[in-house]
Amino acid sequence: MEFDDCVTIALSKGRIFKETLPLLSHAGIEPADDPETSRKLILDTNRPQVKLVIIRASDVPTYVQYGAADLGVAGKDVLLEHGGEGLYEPLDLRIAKCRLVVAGPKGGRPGKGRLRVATKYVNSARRHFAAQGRQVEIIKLYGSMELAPLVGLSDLIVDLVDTGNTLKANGLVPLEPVCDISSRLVINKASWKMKHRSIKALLAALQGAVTGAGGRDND
Ligand code: PRT
Ligand code: MG
Repeated sequence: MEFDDCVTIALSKGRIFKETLPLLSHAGIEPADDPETSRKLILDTNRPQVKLVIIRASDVPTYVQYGAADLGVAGKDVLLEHGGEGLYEPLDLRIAKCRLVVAGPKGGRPGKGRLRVATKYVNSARRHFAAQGRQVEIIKLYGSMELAPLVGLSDLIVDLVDTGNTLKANGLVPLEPVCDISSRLVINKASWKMKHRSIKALLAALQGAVTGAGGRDND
């Protein structure tokens, strides 16, 4: 693939970077550095026109919205909180999969009254309980939601679950599903117009990589 334009891709370290690597590789893009060991925030790749910026997972939609990156990879959980303004979301990359759930202490629900729900996912939680017509008080946290019910801060939490080990280790159980989560490719709307040929080619290559991978897993 040849790039006519400079293209910047926003990624977060950790599972998203690791799981995006094979997809980028399928598109002929290989980072020059490993963000786990390098302190660089802008990584070159084997393609002179393609750069990667390494940022916090929850900042990816913001960088792409403002065009600081042309594309990005973000969890659906993060996109639901951001709202998706200024972004196209054309491709489910089917990576970093997990579930957003309501969880609470093992051994049943607490008593009557307005339930308190601690979460980083305020928008998703509010929408979930509103759809059920349940009045809850949402308490915004930035991490370690599992602690909140243990210390009496909340009755319930809304959090991401993969294996369930974190909930279990803290005496919590999943009570209700909220939604399935995977990471999505997001594209800045102006970049899509201005750098159409390059971004379209990259999108097609990533699409091919996902479909190839999708053929081997059975969901
Ligand atoms: O860590 P940081 O504050 O920098 O940001 P982040 O937590 O948003 O980033 P990161 O890299 O941890 O997560 C990036 C994305 O990966 C998330 O936005 C999700 O879309 C996706 N993802 C997939 C997950 C998980 N699986 C996951 N299991 N993100 C978080 N977790 C956490 C979860 O919050 C809980 O604490 O892992 C714990 C549960 O895991 P199990 O296996 O014990 O159930
Ligand atoms: Mg994390």
